[in-house]
Amino acid sequence: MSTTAIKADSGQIKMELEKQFNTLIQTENQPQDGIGNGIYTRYKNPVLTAAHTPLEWRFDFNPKTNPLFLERIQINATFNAGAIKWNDKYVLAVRVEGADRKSFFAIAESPNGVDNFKFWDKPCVIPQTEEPDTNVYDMRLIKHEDGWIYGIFCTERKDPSAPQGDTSTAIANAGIVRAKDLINWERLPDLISNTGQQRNVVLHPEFVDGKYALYTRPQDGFIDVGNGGGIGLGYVDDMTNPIVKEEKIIYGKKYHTVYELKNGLGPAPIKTEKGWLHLAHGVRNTAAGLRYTLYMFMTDLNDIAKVTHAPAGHFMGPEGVERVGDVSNVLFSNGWIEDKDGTVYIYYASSDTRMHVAVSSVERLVDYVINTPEDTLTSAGSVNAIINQVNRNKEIS
Ligand code: M1P
Repeated sequence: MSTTAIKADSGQIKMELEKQFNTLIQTENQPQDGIGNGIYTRYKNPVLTAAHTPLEWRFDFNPKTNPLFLERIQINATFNAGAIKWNDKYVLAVRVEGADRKSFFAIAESPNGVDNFKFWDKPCVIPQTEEPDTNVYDMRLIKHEDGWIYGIFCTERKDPSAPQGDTSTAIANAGIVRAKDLINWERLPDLISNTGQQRNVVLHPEFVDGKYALYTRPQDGFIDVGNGGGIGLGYVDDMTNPIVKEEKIIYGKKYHTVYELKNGLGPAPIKTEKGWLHLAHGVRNTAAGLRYTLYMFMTDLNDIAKVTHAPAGHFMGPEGVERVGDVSNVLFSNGWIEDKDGTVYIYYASSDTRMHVAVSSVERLVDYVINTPEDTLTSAGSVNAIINQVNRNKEIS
């Protein structure tokens, strides 16, 4: 097609793009075929990709300023979304990453939780602190019993003490915003803790002894957690002055597990009759690089620092196309929604590129967490767990 033809047809191109876009965002999603593992059901299509971002964000529609109808602002990926049920809609606070590598947050909503996700008109405006964020990502949305909806996210800035010429060393910390309408965000001070860096910080939805409880992930370096790491727990008196004086590691990294290199909490936990259900990510090293999988555990209803159940291994690992993306071999989740009937929508991202959904229920997740054998930390122990199950099966046949 010649340039003149493109110019002449810019109206038509817009119509065609809109048609393509509407078809994409309105496509019905279906559960994957087969019986599966009974624990959760993955859905076939990603719920959000870069192509789901509004055309208005990407194209200048004015033929005078964009006669060739070029995409002016490219979007690279949509992933690691916080989630909440809001005004009867399934709402995600999505990490949208532009081609310029900057991430930002944008809200997308769906009427049913599995398809028809549509971004709100404009991305979220996050007010700045005195020290502006270079990059922001991975927001956890938490409906706290104090009446606010908190968004806790990672704020990243260049390390001021990096040697000259080092243009990649960064410092991560927890940024905090809150809102009543998911539009007008109030920025609170960043988390103040005793550790060098923080990522994957999550607010517990209830007060504990009158205090805010925060799950943390202290780390020595930006990517390598060093001597730090593990899922920590600390308390804050006042979210407008968020000082965590002490952090206790409640779930540490452990040799020869799926979280041997590092781990981090996903969304805020779900309260059940048996305990608090947690979803987290664990990272291990391989010859092909880091592998991120999702795992679950449960903590005591009366003592949120006490892990009561820890099923062995991963709960979900990257499968098929999920394995490939900007950062391959990664599953990451920082959002899930529990419906009134006990259905749980697990929103997870694959390979830092796109968002998916898997559907389960509180009943199934509690059963999984309580009845899956724990990690014995040895091959012989794993064999033993299988043999025990085979023997029990023989008894009933
Ligand atoms: O690239 C994988 C993930 O790496 C980081 O997670 P963690 O701090 O646990 O290593 C984050 O940058 C996350 O956004 C990303 O998905």
